[in-house]
Amino acid sequence: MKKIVKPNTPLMEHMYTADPSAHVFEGKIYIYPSHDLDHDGPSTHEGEHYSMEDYHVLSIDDFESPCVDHGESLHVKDVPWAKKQMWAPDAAYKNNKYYLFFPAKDTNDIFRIGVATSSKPAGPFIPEKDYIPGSFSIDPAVLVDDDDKAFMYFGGLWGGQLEKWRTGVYLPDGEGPADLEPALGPMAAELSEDMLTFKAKPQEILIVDEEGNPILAGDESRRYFEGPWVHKYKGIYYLSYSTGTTHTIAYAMSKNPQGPFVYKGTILTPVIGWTTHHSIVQFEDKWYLFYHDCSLSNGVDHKRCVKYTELKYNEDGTIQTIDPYKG
Ligand code: FUB
Repeated sequence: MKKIVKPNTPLMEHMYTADPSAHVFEGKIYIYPSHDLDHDGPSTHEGEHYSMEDYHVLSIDDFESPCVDHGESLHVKDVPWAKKQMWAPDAAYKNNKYYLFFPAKDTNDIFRIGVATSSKPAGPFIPEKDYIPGSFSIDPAVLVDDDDKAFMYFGGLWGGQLEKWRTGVYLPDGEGPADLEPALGPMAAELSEDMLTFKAKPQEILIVDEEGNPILAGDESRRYFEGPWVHKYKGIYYLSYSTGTTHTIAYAMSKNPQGPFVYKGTILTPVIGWTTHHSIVQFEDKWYLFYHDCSLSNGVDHKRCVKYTELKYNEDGTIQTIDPYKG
C-alpha cells in the first residue's frame, strides 16, 4: 500500500533530505531539497560534514498522496565549475523553463551560485558552464513576483562564507560585525530576463525592529543567519530565515521585495538537530511550511529529513508560531 505523507513526519525515509524549497508547478507540489550523504566523518564549524554531491526532486500530488522521488536531477560531476558541497537549492519557473539554482564550492573552495535548466519540473537539469557572475555564499531562494520580475535572495554565515564578502571581495579571514554593530542581512539581486545573470550587483537587505533600528549582530535570537525565503501574502512580502545559533525560523515583513523588512517573530521553534531551513508555499486555499529535522537519524546533524506542516496567519497578517512536536 502507498504511504501517504502526514504532517510532521519524514516525506522520505530511503534517503536523507534537507533544506526543502517547495513550489506548486503543474498543479502539484514539487520539493527541491538537499540530499544529505550517509557518512560518519567529522563535523566542522565550516560545515564540511554537509558534503552533498547531488540533488533529487520530490513531488506530491496533494496532501492525500505518497511522496515521489524523481531520482537524481543533477550531480556535481556534471557541473563544470563546481567541486563539492551541493548545498540548499531552489527552483523557479519562467520563460516556459524550470530553473534550478544551487550553491557549491568552486575549485578555490569559494561558495558560488549556479543555475541549471530543464523543460520539466523534476529535471534532469542541464547546468550552465560557469556560476552566475558576481554570485557568492549559499542558500539561493528565488521569488518570481506577480509582475514577472525575479529576485534571488541568498547568503549564510560561518560555513556559508557571507562574512568573508563584507568588502565586496572574498577575504579568507574576513569576520562578521561586532555584537553591537548591525547584523549582516541576506543579499538580494534582481535576475535578468533569461534568469542566468544578475541585473545589478547584489545588495544587502536590512532587517529592522519595530522602531526602525537595525537588528544587531549580537541579537542572536532575531538576527539573520542563513536560509532566506521570500513569499507574498495579501500584497506584503515576508522574509523568513534561520537564526542559526538559536535554531529558530524567524520572519520579517515589508511592502517592498528589497526591504527594509521589519522583524515580526518566530515561525518555527527549534527542531532536533543544529540546522533549521524551510520554505513556505500556498497549495489550494491553505499555506504550508516545509522544514527539516534530524529525527530520522536520531539527531545526527548532517542526516536530516524533510517534513511539512500547515502554516496559519493571524487576522493582522502575522504568522502563528509552530512547535512541530506539540499535538
Ligand atoms: O544543507 C547545508 C546547509 O545547512 C544549508 O545550506 C544551510 O541552510 C543549512 O541547512
